[in-house]
Amino acid sequence: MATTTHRSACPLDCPDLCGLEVTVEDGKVTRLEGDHRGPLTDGFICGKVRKFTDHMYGDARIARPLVRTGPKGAGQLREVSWDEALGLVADRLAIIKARSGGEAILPYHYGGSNGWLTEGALATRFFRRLGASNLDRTYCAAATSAAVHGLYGVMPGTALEDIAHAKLIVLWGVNPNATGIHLVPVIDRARAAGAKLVVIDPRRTPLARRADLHLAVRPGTDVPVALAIIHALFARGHADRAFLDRHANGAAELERRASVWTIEAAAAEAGISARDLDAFVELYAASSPALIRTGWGMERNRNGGSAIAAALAIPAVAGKLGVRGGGYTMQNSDAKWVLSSEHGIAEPKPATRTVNMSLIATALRELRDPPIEALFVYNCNPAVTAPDQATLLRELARDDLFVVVHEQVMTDTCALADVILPATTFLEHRELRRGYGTMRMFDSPAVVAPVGQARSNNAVFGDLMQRMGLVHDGDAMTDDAIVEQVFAAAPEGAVYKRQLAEHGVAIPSSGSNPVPFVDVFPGTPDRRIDLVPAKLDAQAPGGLYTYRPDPKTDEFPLALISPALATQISSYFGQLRTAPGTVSISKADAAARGIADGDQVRIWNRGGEVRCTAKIDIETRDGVLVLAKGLWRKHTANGMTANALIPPTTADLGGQAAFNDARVQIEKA
Ligand SMILES: Nc1nc2c(c(=O)[nH]1)N[C@H]1C(S)=C(S)[C@@H](COP(=O)(O)OP(=O)(O)OC[C@H]3O[C@@H](n4cnc5c(=O)[nH]c(N)nc54)[C@H](O)[C@@H]3O)O[C@H]1N2
Ligand SMILES: Nc1nc2c(c(=O)[nH]1)N[C@H]1C(S)=C(S)[C@@H](COP(=O)(O)OP(=O)(O)OC[C@H]3O[C@@H](n4cnc5c(=O)[nH]c(N)nc54)[C@H](O)[C@@H]3O)O[C@H]1N2
Ligand code: SF4
Ligand SMILES: [Mo]
Repeated sequence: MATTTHRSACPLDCPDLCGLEVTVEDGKVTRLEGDHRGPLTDGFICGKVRKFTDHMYGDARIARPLVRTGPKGAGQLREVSWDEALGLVADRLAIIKARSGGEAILPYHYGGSNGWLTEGALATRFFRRLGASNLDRTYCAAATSAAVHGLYGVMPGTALEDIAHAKLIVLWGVNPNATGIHLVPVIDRARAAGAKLVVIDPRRTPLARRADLHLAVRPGTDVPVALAIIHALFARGHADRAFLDRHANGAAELERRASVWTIEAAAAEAGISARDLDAFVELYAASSPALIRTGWGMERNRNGGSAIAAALAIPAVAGKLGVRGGGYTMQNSDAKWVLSSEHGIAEPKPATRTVNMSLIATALRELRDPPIEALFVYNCNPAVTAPDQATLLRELARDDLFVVVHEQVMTDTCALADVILPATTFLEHRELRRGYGTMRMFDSPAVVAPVGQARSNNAVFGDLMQRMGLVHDGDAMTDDAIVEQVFAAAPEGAVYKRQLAEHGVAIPSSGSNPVPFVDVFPGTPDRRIDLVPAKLDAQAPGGLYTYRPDPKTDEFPLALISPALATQISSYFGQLRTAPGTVSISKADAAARGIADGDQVRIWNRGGEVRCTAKIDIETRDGVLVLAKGLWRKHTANGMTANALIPPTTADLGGQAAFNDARVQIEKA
């Protein structure tokens, strides 16, 4: 038996970016382990990726191109050759473009792979040259990116590993036990050295259970909480006026806007104890290094952008930046790489219309001149990850909508496709990825031949470009050529290339763990923090830091949130889940409705209905229901997931989906 081991790296949508050691026996992957190329992930990986072979070689894996032969969704499919499948796709797209214009075609993609070679590259170049509608990618991090870039410009925050130096760690709307496991031992190290831990989250997450203080805010109320903290910091003389004078614009305006929220009023609005919030202000003011780690859970509501902005303004007001382990951590994809995935595309964005992916259901139903006639889905499973699921499923099932899905496994979106194209996994194609948590880059080659006839994104879109006459002289058309082109795009590229060749890992020119305000400074035009950026102020309804109250009604009084599962990345790996989905409800909310643990329940609002099992859960606060993101249709009794309850609305910034802003009612089914 021939056994070899190979270096790889995990390209999944996870901040940690693990280096991997992959064992291949007789042409098949048999084992994935962590390697030691990064101090954060150092040798251990999550259970999901450890079991990646179940995904690669499981029953749901798609091995050949398939074409629908019966009614949409009926599951009648015919295996076809790649030539027939791509010929059919190219013909249909050409007909639609000739008849209705390129804008009738919409690429639809998100987080399947965070690698540059699968996330963009030839797919993006193909759709740009085709003159397709542009996609505004707003499922995730749209509000947080707008907020952090508005305040700090492009600047990396505190490195995850440096959080070990903190004396106070604030986890704000983030649940590392599921969504970035390597932060947990870092927090443990800091705590062993005396650090305090505060968690601000509607749920009692695993770290909230162990925290010194847990502020179990009602979803969507972080704006008043953060503003009250800022107000108190100013009012009590805890603001660092010298730091603000030197490094920030807009401090007086922020102080004025924050002054409307007292500790008492904010605590009442958030449904937490005023004494706890008060204690937090004093603890924060007295601690250094004090670190606020914001996640993505709190961006996904009507106030999400302002909430992130306000939370990220706190370290500036209190002067907590400029020490290792202090300040904030949001997204470290802002590390200074100089290179970007755009270099692999080498085609400017066309002036065609832009469609917000989070409003896809509405767009499919209502867009005209032209309507969307073709949807090309890759790296994405919108049937269970987009808002307004009931409308979306109806629209996807339309006979006059041509749906192509490039996928690894038979997802709920594939079930509504006209053409299904089998995709390779990251172990079957080359990938180049830089982290959004850890500040590193890996270049990982294919380690095995693809299962069946699966092809990489670039192979598929490169072929379509050829068929549709969209290749230009000198185009980089293969993964290897694209990588060369990316590295050739800037002087630093040669440095990264050498680092990758010599050490298997590259580090940005800003370093792997720069200290903000020592090693790196705001990427704003004047290199100062902008506490009330005009652009965000104009964008947020009512202005930045405006709090829009709870949209609950007597009919739909409960807030439904859908946090991440530890066993999946969004819906990725959902085919492997056998347990049905459950909705968590507090004891009091259940008792008020005569719901017992294990009962079948119906959760509904005007958008739709989900039927599943109830779990009475002490981790869930009153007024809130929890139904995980990423469940598949098979996981509920009526084939609908949390997304059926999520409104087709957006957060205040970035066009961000409001996944955590549903208001619902629940009863025994
Ligand atoms: N295992 C696993 N890892 C993942 C993912 C996954 O699905 N599974 N997804 C990846 C992706 S795509 C992302 S974006 C990240 C997400 O990483 P996280 O942001 O950690 O993930 P979430 O579970 O969506 O949200 C975090 C917390 O926010 C809380 N929350 C919800 N609403 C509010 C609110 O209004 N205010 C506050 N303060 N808290 C709120 C939730 O209760 C939850 O505990 O994780 C990545 N890593
Ligand atoms: N209810 C609810 N829904 C949510 C959220 C929420 O909080 N609540 N959060 C949202 C968030 S944060 C995110 S990031 C989105 C993610 O939503 P999606 O972008 O739909 O991501 P996944 O569910 O991870 O599905 C990605 C798919 O890409 C496929 N894939 C992986 N690699 C490749 C590849 O190389 N090529 C091709 N062609 N396909 C590949 C995988 O098999 C998988 O089926 O979900 C959003 N949906
Ligand atoms: S999903 Fe995250 S924790 Fe798991 S292997 Fe990939 S990078 Fe590491
Ligand atoms: Mo995400």
